[in-house]
Order: sequence, then C-alpha cells, then structure tokens
Amino acid sequence: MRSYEVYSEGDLFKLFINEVMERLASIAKVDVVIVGAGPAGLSAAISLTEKKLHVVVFERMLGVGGGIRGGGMLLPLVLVEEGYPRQLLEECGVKLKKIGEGLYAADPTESMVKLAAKAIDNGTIIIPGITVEDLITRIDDGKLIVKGVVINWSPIVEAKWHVDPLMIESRAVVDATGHDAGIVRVLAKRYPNLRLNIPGMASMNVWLGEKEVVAKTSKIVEGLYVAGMSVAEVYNTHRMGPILGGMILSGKRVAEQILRDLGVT
Ligand code: 48F
Repeated sequence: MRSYEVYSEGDLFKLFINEVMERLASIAKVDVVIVGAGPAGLSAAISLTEKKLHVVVFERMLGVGGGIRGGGMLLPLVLVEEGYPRQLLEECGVKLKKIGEGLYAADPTESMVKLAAKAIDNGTIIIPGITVEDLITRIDDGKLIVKGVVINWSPIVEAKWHVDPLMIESRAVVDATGHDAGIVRVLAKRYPNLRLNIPGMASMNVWLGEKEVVAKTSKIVEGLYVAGMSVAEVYNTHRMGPILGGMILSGKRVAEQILRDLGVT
C-alpha cells in the first residue's frame, strides 16, 4: 500500500477543506485585486508582483487568457510588437516568430499560459470561476474611495440565483474585464452622480488604438483603475484586433500608476 492510501475519502475531504480555507483566508485583505485574467490583467499582475505586492486575480471563466484564447477569428495566432511586449513574452519563454519589421507571431494559448505562469511564479493568486459583481466603497471627506470587491461564484451569477456574495478588501482594484468594462459600469450604476458616461469603443484603427489604450490607462476614482480593452470601452478609443502590445503595455502602465499611488518604489 502506498503511504497516501491510508487516507479515506472523508480524510481527503477534511484535508482538502482545511487547506482551501487557509488559502482563501489569505486573500481576505490584499494589496491589489485584478478583475479579469486576460493579457492586460496578467501583465499588470506580473509588474505588481515583481514589487512583491499581494495580488489576487479573479477570473469569471475557468481558464486564463480572456479574448486572446481565440486568436483572430478562432485562427490560432496572435501578433506582438517589438519593445516591452516582445521582451516580456520572451522572458516568459514564449516562442516568437518574426513575420515583419518589428512584428512577431505567437501561439495564443502558449502566450497566455506562460504569462499566467510567470504571474503565479511571482506570487500572484489566480482564482477562476469567480465573478466580481460589485465594489466595496467609502466616502471620505466627500471623496469616493474604492476599498475592495464583492464576489460570487460565476455559475450562481449566471443562473441569477439570489445568493449573497462575499467581500475582499484591497488597496487598489483594476478593471481588466475587457469589452465588458464591467467594474466601471457597476460604479457608474451605483453612483449616478459621478455621471460616468461609458460610450463603448470606437471602430477598428489598429495602430491608433494600440497607442490610445496605453495613453488612456488610468485611475477612475481613488482605488479603482482601468486597463486593457476596458479602457477602450470607457474612453471610446479604437479597437485593434488580435494584437498583444497595447494590452501588455496597458497592464504595465496601470501597475506603475498603482505602485506610485501606494508609494512603492
Ligand atoms: O477580454 P480580455 O482578454 O481583456 P483584455 O485583457 O484583453 C483584450 C484582448 O483579449 C483582445 C485584444 C484587443 O484587440 O487584444 O480583445 O483587456 O480579458 C478579460 C477577462 O475578464 C474576465 C473575462 O472572463 C476575461 O477572461 N471578466 C470579465 N468580467 C469579469 C471577469 C468579472 N465581472 N469578474 C471576473 N472576471
């Protein structure tokens, strides 16, 4: 008999529950919650954990990679530009093929799982199957501050069951929900006085869109930041198709803003 075969099914249940409770308790209060495990969220997680911040990523689906998983029109390829995006993917061990001046091709699944692996190796906790459905907020001296997120199991949210959620405190929250811009939308709904207008993205203009999404990556209110395609939705910047550079740079930029605001050097 192998050593582990001494454990009955009930013993395994108890070991499982004790361990998972310990893990979940460790994320009750974190430095940064990132909503969405697409390229922007994963890039932000990598930069933040390089500075040793305690980061959790909640992902609604079961897998990582967001919209990139489908490549372009379900054809398994993604494009990557020269500079930091190429450098980061190479650091993660992603195989890149030069297909034009300053332009590389990569496998979408490989790119996403290796970005996720680097984020995890740096200390990021990624939890799939959880939907962030609301925010924790406070008003301090008349100023709205986001203090964390409200979470529920995605199948519960999908089924529209009324099950009360649970809460995670954080010093910063990043809306990296892609085309949903779901967290900024929740804020707009909860606080109509903010008059947050979310127009949606503008039509395709690849190179302009790639620049805009980085330039507009920003803080929405104290404690809440937006990165990746959520930026395009919130600020009506242009869409860009299956290309990774803007997403990776937007994730890096939001991390730099958070580090500055939290006073981390
Ligand atoms: O959509 P997604 O990949 O967003 P991104 O990181 O990258 C956009 C690119 O995929 C692609 C592009 C533009 O040309 O390159 O469009 O900005 O990843 C967003 C992730 O967030 C999850 C969603 O399942 C996806 O994996 N998500 C969305 N809403 C929630 C969420 C939510 N409320 N709670 C948890 N996860």
